[in-house]
Amino acid sequence: THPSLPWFRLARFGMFVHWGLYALAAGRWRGTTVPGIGEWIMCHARIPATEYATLAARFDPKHFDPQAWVALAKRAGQRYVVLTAKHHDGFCLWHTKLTGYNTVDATPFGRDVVAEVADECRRQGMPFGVYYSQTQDWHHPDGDGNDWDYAEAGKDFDGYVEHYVKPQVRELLTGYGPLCVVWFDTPRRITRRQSQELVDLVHELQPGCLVNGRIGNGLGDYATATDNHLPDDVVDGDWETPVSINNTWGYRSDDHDWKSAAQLISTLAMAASRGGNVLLNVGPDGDGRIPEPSARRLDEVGRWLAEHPAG
Ligand code: FUL
Repeated sequence: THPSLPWFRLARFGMFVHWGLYALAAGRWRGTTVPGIGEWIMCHARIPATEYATLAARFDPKHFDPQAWVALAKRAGQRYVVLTAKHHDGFCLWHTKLTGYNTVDATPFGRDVVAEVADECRRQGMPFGVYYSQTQDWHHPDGDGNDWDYAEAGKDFDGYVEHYVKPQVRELLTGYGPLCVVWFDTPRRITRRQSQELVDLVHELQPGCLVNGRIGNGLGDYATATDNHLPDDVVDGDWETPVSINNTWGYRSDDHDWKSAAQLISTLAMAASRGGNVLLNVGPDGDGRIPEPSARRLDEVGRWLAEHPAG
């Protein structure tokens, strides 16, 4: 079993951060509301990759404050932070050499977001991990998922994994200090061999880094439950479930459907009683601010946890 699982088991509660260009769109495209989870707007509205990419010119978050994000996670009682380094839209939050489509080269902001959040986590003693969409990439012509720009039949998915995904995962594991997890997602067409090779790559570069269950093909160091779901009963083995505070992961200005702190606390207690972790999401807005209703609930959960310490 993986050397970091004892840590993971005790951690119980982490902060998920979905942040990217979709936060600027905030659920609207060309003056109309696009229903669904905010970070899927490019797909749901079938926005051409070149058009969606123009959001990068507006990425200049005046209130980006990783110190505040990590301090909030601490107050909430969260014991790790996982940031979307690359979500399905393909936009990269670190200075990757594999594409210019990243926060350093393509935005007026010009900064390496992954590096800054990683550094801040280290300063505050908070384990840090990255989310990486290994199969879906709606910007890369050979990535999975974008059939409105690029015909699926013509795609070289294997080439994309070999010459894009693997080098990017290597960059993340070699340039940003120790990572507690690489959080893969939506395995879809990835083969068993490709999943295994990515697991091996992560473990080879950082033996202490975990891989979540959505690497696919039954691999990974622990199981990932369905979004916002808990297994019905005590399960064997380690698991985690991603949980959103409202109905979206990436920021949407019109989603005010916030779960109560009581509901979040009961989800956390229920997951713990069944042996699993909750990775509770925040979706900072286009300026980098964690929505106030999210922050308030995290503070309430943290107060409850402080008053009810684990045995
Ligand atoms: C899903 C993704 O497709 C969503 O956009 C989000 O990242 C969620 C946590 O996982 O399956």
